[in-house]
Amino acid sequence: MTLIPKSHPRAKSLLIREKLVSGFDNGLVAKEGLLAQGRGEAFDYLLGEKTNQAAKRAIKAAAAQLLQAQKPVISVNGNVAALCPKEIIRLSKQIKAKLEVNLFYTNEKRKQAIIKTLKKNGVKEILGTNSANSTKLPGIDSARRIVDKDGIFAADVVVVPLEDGDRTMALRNAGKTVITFDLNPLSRTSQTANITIVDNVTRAIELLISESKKLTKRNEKSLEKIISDFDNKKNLTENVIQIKNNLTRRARVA
Ligand code: PTJ
Repeated sequence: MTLIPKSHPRAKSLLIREKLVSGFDNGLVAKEGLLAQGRGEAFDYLLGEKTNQAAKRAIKAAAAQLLQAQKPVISVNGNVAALCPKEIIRLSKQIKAKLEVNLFYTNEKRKQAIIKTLKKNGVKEILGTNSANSTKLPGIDSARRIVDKDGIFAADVVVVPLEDGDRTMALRNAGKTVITFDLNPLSRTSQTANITIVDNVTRAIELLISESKKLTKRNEKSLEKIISDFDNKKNLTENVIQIKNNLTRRARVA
């Protein structure tokens, strides 16, 4: 890994980038995953590279939704496995969710590398590995349509970080509640999901874990209220306004 001096003004962002690059070198990340990271970085820059209030509200709603779920599943792709394997596992334990490897750019070798990484980080059971137990999600042509019968296919709530729009739509059409992490508030996934956390997954995942811990003792009614008070479209608009305000401020000082 390239040494990034802590004093570098963009050290955090460069360190995230390095995780992706080493994930690529270790066979976890697709080439296209590097491009996805670049797109995310651009939006992160425009958002101010910190978790804003809108993201915090989405995280709270996501935690409540996950605690209410009967069969929550977290979908893991190459980027997530490279960026935050330990955290994704901690989240799955905290909310008692299953983990399922599900790739857009399907590749058996990469899938095995992702499974190995998750196992090295303490996971016992990972779905999406047994072809005898797989089935197709209707209304989608990409490789992501292949899902586990006991995982995404049966889930009521699915967490799909850094997802493509087609599957988000297919999951919604299949009656699932979809939670995503996506730095682009304009993406189809952001616009289609029930709860979009517009933040870098590397920052927001820790907050989602701690919020889930905090809300564990809340009763059903209180969780339901948090969920029903949340409006994803309004939240996305707030993120767009945040970008606009950040740009306006920069345009003034320029
Ligand atoms: O490993 P695979 O084959 O399943 O492929 C994974 C990628 C991410 C390559 C695939 O799902 C893909 O192509 O995704 P997209 O359509 O490029 O969408 C990724 C979205 O995630 C974009 O809107 C990015 O802005 C956003 N994004 C990228 N990096 C981050 C991010 N959002 C949150 N945190 C990030 N670190």
